[in-house]
Amino acid sequence: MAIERTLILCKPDAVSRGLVGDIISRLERRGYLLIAMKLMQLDGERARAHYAEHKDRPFFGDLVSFITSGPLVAMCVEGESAVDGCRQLIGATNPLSADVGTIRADFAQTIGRNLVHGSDSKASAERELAIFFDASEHVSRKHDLERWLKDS
Ligand code: DAT
Ligand code: MG
Repeated sequence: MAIERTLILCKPDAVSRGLVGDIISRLERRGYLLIAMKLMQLDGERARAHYAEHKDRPFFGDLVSFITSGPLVAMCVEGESAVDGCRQLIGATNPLSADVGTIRADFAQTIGRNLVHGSDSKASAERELAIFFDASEHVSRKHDLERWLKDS
């Protein structure tokens, strides 16, 4: 077993379209545990840090202005292989390539408004979680995790 933590963002399009509940519901139904969560507006500095790997891409400016354009919901999600598992639920970057049943295929139309972010590796998750949360903001779900492990 590999219990992992990952960063999930309901981006500003998800908040403004009222899809936060649907997105969280899909994560919870999978059995993932919310460890931390906050509604916040990202500043440019943290947005550029979060998307640093894309800094030389032509869409970087649009990406930063979009992610800072309105409130987002940031979450730390925990579960078995949560990094890959959440990416599976989120679907491919371009909603047109995403499998039906994933968040992006079911709720999004374009790559620039694809609703959700999920870290792409354990290393990215650690780096990205530190941008959004202090260690003290992570709440223990030890008992729920133990119950989940016992039942599975
Ligand atoms: P993902 O969000 O699936 O991890 P990514 O890390 O490659 O995808 O890109 C980060 C975000 O940047 C992505 O969610 C939407 C945007 N993006 C990626 N490729 C793009 C492109 N070719 N044109 C416009 N926006 C793009
Ligand atoms: Mg990515």
